Amino acid sequence: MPESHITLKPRWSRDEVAALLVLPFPELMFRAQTVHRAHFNPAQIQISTLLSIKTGGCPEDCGYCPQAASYETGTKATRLMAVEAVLAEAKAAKANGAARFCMGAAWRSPKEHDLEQVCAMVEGVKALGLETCVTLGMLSAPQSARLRAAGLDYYNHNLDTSPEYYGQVITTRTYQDRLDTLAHVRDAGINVCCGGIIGMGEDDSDRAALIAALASLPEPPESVPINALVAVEGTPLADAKPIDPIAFVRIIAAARITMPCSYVRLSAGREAMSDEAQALCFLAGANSIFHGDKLLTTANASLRHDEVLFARLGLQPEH
Ligand code: SAM
Ligand code: DTB
Ligand code: SF4
Repeated sequence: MPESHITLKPRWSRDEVAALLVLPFPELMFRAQTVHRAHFNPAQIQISTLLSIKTGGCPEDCGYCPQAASYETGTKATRLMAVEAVLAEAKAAKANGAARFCMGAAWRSPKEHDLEQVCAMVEGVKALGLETCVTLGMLSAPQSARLRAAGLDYYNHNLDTSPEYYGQVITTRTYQDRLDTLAHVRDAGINVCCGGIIGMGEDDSDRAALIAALASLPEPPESVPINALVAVEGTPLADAKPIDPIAFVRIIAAARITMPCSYVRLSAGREAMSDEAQALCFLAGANSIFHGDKLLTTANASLRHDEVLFARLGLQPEH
């Protein structure tokens, strides 16, 4: 079958997820916690650290992204980092408690000589005893196999939103392009990290459709980052309305219920979230975070703040 005919096999329909999202909050939380405890220790949180190995100047037009060349966001474009500089950052991340090191590049897709350099980074980071993850844009089947051969553990590539709302946010690549990349990554034997963004002006039905699409991939992603939009000045979504924290917790719970064995990552947007909202996300089944003062280009909750929050909640990093 040609790649462009890969379709989502609905394990969870949009309507079923929509029904979860409107459950009475105590009922939804009980269901999410029951599922969570059947598969995970609820006091353990997986810790990942992000590094932008190539920032800005991106030819794509993702409406949320400060790294798109076509928006005036003040993001300074850089070249691909040297391997040694990346390894120094990875060592620091490990010292700060990270178990996984995620490297992101602002590319539509990697060029061959850049991919070789990224493979050297993957090998070096793995040799430090960290899990490896990269997000480099669209990948072909041979590129996926090359990364796997270098020892890559995870590839991050998000669906971002519902198939219907997608065209309002991105025009330079299609939903199907994303599904094709995810299929190449899966076929190469790399774990899939795939999620989306909440707060881009989508409605409840789009949110349900995003979760249903993720849960209905041929295999559920091992890692599901749920990002709250970080609205950046200069991007088309700069003035997006901040999300209701309770609605966000409901989405985390729906992700937990529909993808019981996946790590659900409370991703971008934590800096703007109260400690209480984050605590509810952990109660709803989120069991992974990005740790470190910076995400790719924007601020993250600080290391010190997370240390205090984890102590208050009695949460432990997973190793
Ligand atoms: N260029 C590659 C790509 O898009 O495939 C990899 C890096 S890209 C920055 C990775 C993901 O970060 C995007 O798919 C999006 O879900 C998330 N992201 C980017 N900007 C964001 C923002 N302002 N708020 C929340 N999430 C964001
Ligand atoms: C994901 O889902 N979130 C991360 C990671 N995958 C690469 C990126 C968040 C980026 C937030 C905006 C920024 O810092 O540039
Ligand atoms: Fe480029 Fe990725 Fe940003 Fe889209 S999300 S503009 S592909 S860096």
